[in-house]
Amino acid sequence: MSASALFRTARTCRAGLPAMARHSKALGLLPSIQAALFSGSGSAPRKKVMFPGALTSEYTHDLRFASSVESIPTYQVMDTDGRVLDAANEPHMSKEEARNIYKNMLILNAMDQILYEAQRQGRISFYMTSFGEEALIGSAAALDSKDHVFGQYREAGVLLQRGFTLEQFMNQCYSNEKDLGKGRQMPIHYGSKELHFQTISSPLATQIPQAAGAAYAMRREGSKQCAICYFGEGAASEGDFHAGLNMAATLGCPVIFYCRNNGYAISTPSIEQYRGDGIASRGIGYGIDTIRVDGNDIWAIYSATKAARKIAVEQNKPVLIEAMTYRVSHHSTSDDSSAYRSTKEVEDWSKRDNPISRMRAWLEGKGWWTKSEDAEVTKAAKADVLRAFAAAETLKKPSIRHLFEDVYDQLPPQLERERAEIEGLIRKYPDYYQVNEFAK
Ligand SMILES: Cc1ncc(C[n+]2csc(CCOP(=O)(O)OP(=O)(O)O)c2C)c(N)n1
Ligand SMILES: [Mg+2]
Repeated sequence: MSASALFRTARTCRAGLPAMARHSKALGLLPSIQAALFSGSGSAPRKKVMFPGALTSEYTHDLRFASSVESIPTYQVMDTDGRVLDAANEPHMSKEEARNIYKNMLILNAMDQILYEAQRQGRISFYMTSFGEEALIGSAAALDSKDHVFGQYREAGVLLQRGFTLEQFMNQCYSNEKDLGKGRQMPIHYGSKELHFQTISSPLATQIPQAAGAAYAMRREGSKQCAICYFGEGAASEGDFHAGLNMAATLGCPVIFYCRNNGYAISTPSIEQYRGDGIASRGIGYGIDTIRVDGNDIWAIYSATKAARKIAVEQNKPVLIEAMTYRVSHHSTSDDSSAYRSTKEVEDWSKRDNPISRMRAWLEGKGWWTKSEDAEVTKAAKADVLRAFAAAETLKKPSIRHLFEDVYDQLPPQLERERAEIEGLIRKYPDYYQVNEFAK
């Protein structure tokens, strides 16, 4: 019996209540739902609404439309100068761990600078940077390395923190023979089975119901992992966002929905994207535990993600984190943001609130980092990226046979014919197809 069928029966047939109570137990209904459904008949006027669709609502005699609620606050651990505001909120972090996180922020920055320029020089076809959003790495640091990641596309920092190598980044952006995706995707559409990072796909928000579904499977398997699903505030306008969150809430899926609210969806500012209180207010609408955090404060992100993971895994529940940040970069290499926002706005943001300098100030305050180290590590990061980049550039393109692999166990006759045809054409016109550029 479905839960909705159970609700219908409960309103019309009180005689069957004990049997239904057993059903509800079997279905794992929430205690509040059970209490409302099985609280006895009685003829006294009720304070609480008994409709199964709104179990905690009380009757009112004021004809009033609910329109505004208080804005959800933004959790912060340190200020823009890297000073911890309440010592009790400072995460417990070893010196090595904290330094490693910061180094990854610097490496991400170096990689973004070099690959952005490489696209400008026509050496790779496309790129997206994370400038201004580097604190996202804090969320990766708070997860278990086996938690399953569903990204949108601006989450290279998560992969770096998980141990994706610079060579692997470069091989993917070059679509060369060592690309884990076998050259089937545009640059930055990373994926790694080994690191539990689902391959990025271009259509926005498809990862959201997928993450809910994967988390549901984890719950059914009794796994101790959760899924984390990253998306932008623009993607949250897609229907998939609503389907994914509602499914996760009603089925009790251990998934962390992490919204990067960076103020823009390409040229659409968030002010034109929605009228409500950000994305966080929607989580509450779906009955999901929700927090809004300062998305440029790596420790606020770290602590919120750690706490969210605990809820997801221990209580089999989804959680929504809305991280408020600012996209300093253009949307991608196909975009010039000066067409729709002033360069002064961008400059002001990067000076006023920079996640990297905030973290550096925190480390320096602890005596765990020095200015000279900063220069050294930045220089070394650039050299490492350039080395990996040069190596990737010289490798061949993936073998053409990959066009026909990994979908069917046994190639269907029509694809067999296509494969024979393309092989014949390549043999006939080797110069036209530049076969030497491809791996065998
Ligand atoms: C279904 C779909 N619609 C439109 C696009 C084109 N598109 C790519 S990125 C993007 C903006 C997304 O903005 P947001 O989710 O805020 O992420 P951000 O780029 O700010 O990180 C759009 C409209 C797409 N890829 N897929
Ligand atoms: Mg955005």
